[in-house]
Amino acid sequence: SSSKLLIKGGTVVNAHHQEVADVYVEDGIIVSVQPNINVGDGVKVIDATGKYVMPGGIDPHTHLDSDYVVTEGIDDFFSGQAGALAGGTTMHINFVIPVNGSLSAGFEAFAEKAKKSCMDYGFHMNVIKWDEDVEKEMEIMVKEKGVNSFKFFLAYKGRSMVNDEVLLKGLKKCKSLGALTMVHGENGDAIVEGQQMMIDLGITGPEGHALSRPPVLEGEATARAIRLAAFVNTPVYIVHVMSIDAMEEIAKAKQAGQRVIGEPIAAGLALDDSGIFDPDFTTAAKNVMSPPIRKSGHDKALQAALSTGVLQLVGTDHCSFNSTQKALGIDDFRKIPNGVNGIEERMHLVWDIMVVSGLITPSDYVRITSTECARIFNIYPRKGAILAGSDADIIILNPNASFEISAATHHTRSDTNVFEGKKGKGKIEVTIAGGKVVWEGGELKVVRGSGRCCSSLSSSLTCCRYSHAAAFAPSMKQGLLGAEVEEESEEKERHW
Ligand code: DUC
Ligand code: ZN
Ligand code: ZN
Ligand code: ZN
Repeated sequence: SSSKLLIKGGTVVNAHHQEVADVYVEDGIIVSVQPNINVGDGVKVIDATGKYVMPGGIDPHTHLDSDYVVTEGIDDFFSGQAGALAGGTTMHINFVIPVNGSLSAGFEAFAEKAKKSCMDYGFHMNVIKWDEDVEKEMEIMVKEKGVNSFKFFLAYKGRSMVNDEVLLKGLKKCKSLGALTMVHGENGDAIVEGQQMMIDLGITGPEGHALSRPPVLEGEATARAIRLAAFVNTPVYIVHVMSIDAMEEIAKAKQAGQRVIGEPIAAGLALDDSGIFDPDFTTAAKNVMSPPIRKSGHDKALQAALSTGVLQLVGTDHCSFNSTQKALGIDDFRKIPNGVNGIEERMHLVWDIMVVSGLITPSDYVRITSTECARIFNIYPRKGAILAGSDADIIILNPNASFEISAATHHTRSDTNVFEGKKGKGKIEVTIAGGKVVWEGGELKVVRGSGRCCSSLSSSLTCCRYSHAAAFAPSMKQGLLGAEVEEESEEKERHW
């Protein structure tokens, strides 16, 4: 039956180990990983000889179904996830935007939008102001909704930007809840100055976006967030690290023993600013995101930092707009909706840039695209591993085939692709999500409504997970952040 699946003869890659083995799946769960598994009839068999069998990607940073600043992003949960699955990503963590200042209302709105999901997902929460209600709601989010990560913006003055006082309160609250503080590190006050400077100089095109918010402003805000986190003595997660300036602040803090997590994104690793300086508006505008894609050299430095562990996991910041939406800023770069695609492209790009280039091993690749994310957000080893008991979210990558990226062939909705024309080695030929083959032979078979919300709460309900966690991550019993983890309940036990 379709609920049973055997993947034969591939090289099974986990973050801790790789070996040639078969993988047997039943009812959406990996039952067994070992060489030469024999099963009876009625089991779909996929031959993976000569290929890598790896955990599906987990994208820690997406903005599906989100209205950011100027207009609504073009990908909703369904279209963004369809693209993700075609590109080997089987779970993502999406940011919730509060509704009228309410975190709970925001959560309910996003839970509703996510009902059309065709793959599993989780949520982070944006915190854009501070009062007693927000503080109470953060607790509800953690204890009842399983959201254990809160993002604060140091940019977007007059909209979502918070000042140091609010960031400090947020860091303290997150610490007390055992939640993780995430920060968008750019100095919003200085950016407004920079933007006005460009307008006064008559620079109204997309290049004004890059010029108005240089790396020094990313370095400043990142350093500030890191030091305030040190003052509060709590971990901090820096989202979309785009510059050497920000990366070096993270490196320095890590070297001093501080728990700082650095997340580069696909666009920061794979692109430089030649796009945003293109004379064609549509080409330039599709590169507009914040923080900006930096000049050549930053990309290579971010790759190197990722290979050495200064940066730990790769996201996308997928927040896609079509060329008509981007044209809202044809006369003024400040009105170009900020955001790029990546949810579909990340896995191929990172394989090519990091593994084919020789910077990292396949196990490292699994770690930075999947396992590390699952560990940080308390969904490991339900996700992020090919182990008995884990969810059957699996990809098969053929190292001898190649990929090419184009808006003409991608599965997300925009009419442009910021990675247009990028090609490389390694092709994800099969994606299995929740035990179902959803991508094979270039065909996508996804089911609306089949995705589940996988929060840190729902992960803790399922068995075997904590015994694996104890084996592979000794700190897991306490959770990364020292939060108490509930004992697994008897009736949910499921041993093989
Ligand atoms: N940056 C973007 O480019 N888009 C969405 C949010 C963000 O911080
Ligand atoms: Zn951001
Ligand atoms: Zn973002
Ligand atoms: Zn168990």
